[in-house]
Amino acid sequence: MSTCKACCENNGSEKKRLRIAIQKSGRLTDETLKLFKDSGIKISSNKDHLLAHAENLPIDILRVRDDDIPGLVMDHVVDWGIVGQNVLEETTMQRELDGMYTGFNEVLKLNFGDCRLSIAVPTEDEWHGLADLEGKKIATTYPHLLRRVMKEAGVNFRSVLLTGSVEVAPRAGLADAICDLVCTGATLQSNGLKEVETIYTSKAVLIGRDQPLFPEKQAIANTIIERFKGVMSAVESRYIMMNAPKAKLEQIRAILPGAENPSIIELEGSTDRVALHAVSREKVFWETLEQLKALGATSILVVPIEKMLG
Ligand code: PRT
Ligand code: ZN
Repeated sequence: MSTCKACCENNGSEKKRLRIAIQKSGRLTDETLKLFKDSGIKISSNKDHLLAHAENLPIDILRVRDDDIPGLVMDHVVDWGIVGQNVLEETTMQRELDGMYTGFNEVLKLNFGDCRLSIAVPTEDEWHGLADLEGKKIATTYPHLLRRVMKEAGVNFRSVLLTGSVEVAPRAGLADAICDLVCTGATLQSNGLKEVETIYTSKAVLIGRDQPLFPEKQAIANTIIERFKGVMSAVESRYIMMNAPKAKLEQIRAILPGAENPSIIELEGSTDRVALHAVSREKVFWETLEQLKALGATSILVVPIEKMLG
């Protein structure tokens, strides 16, 4: 196994404690901390400390700006980082230009931080396609992602780099259009802009350094990955219970969304009805419950699952 003298051999704890960089304060912070909490990682709540130690596991948390997270992983300062794919991709392109190392592994896609990078223009502008932006000024925090798309489309433009308040640029006369992150679209609307092209979709990802971890760290890493997966599948999964007519079991099983083999339990004093318990890996909609009821199911219960393993 190759080792990195600068950051792996200087301290015994580097071999044993998994170091994870997360966003200090921003849109990914609450969900990241919730994922840790739901996975049984207890960290100190003092947000002012750059480095926090998990109370119950050999894990250290480094709280930083999201823009620094890809570099910390690529420079092997931390083992893992949680960051939006948009920031990861933009930073990778910048580092490539700067001749810096860009290796990393995507460990796990996470179920939060969903957004899209879109081009928006003033609501009153006509829109026929990217060619409308020929020679125009576009304000963005993501010049490399934007340039890649515009290059593919063969459109020349001028990029105006802004790290905040991108949405006010057209009104302030700084740019003709913007390329910014969108979630609900409310910010664009309230600034008199309309979304015309999505150029990138993003979610939060867990990334890791592209070097083998020391065995003790790898063991912790494996445990945490399984817990993260368990938490994420529990979020969508539901435990479904009902009493159902034996004669309709096949039809009932067919409409249970993403359910594995259900448990069928005899009901005392009944020969034609049984209890059916199943884990559904997908959300259960009212329409499904109504169909179950129509097939003769009664006492239908759908309950959330807190933890799931295996
Ligand atoms: O201080 P630091 O550098 O750490 O944070 P930041 O201000 O650079 O980033 P932050 O906290 O705003 O976002 C962190 C990450 O969250 C982003 O890189 C995305 O991966 C993800 N994310 C998800 C979003 C959004 N949704 C989002 N809606 N990031 C930003 N926005 C902004 C967008 O820029 C716009 O200003 O929200 C506004 C639009 O929201 P809607 O809902 O009105 O469309
Ligand atoms: Zn940032």
